[in-house]
Amino acid sequence: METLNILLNGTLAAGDYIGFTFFTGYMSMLAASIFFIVERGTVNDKWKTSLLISALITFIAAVHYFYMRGVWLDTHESPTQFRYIDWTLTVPLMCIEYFLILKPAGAKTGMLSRLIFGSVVMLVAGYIGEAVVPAQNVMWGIISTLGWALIIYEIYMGEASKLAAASSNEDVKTGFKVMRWFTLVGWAIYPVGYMMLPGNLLSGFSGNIDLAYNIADAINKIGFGLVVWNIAKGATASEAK
Ligand SMILES: *C/C=C(C)/C=C/C=C(C)/C=C/C1=C(C)CCCC1(C)C
Repeated sequence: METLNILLNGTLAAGDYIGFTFFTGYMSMLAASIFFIVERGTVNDKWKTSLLISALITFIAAVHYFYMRGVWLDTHESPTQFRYIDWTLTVPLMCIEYFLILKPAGAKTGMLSRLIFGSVVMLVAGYIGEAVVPAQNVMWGIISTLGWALIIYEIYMGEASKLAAASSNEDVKTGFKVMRWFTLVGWAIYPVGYMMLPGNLLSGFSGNIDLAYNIADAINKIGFGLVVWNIAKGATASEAK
């Protein structure tokens, strides 16, 4: 009963700015989901799945933020399990966004598999370093970074980048460049947060891993979804001509 009470009503103490970002994360993810679902009705059929995926990403995050917020208020500890369950579901959906955007340009499922493989390496290694053998978080952080590097390679030098460059659709071309910028720069906030773990490079820094992750999630889930939305809107407008 007590736990349920905290989960549903837990009070946010003044000055708990990390708790604050769990609440705003929750509400903004929910609002973004509604936005993407409603806007889905305004784009051409072939872009509707992309907007649905944008909505699913923020909705899955909203549900996890609801739980993470509860864990934080209850214990003031990192809700690592919920965090990684969320990422395990949402990061592959972001890979699917790349695939769907590039499909008209000829993307094959091999590209999607490579992106998902990189994501799995990145997230499994990150989880092991954070929750299973924290004493070895440096080594697991390096392995995780290699998974991220595979994704970066694919979208900056690999097939995905070539397909986008060869695309005849200007909205896809420019939108893809913004999407991959999120994956390079926006995603870099996560390893910076991770490096604040004990024994890692930034452990002496008085930042907070959850603050870094919460800010990064808002940028990378809502921002990335808005880029996809922008591509869909732009393409719908030029297709009408
Ligand atoms: C919506 C959630 C997203 C986009 C999550 C992205 C997560 C990462 C890019 C995490 C990356 C990590 C590294 C590159 C090394 C250290 C461990 C991680 C898992 C924090």
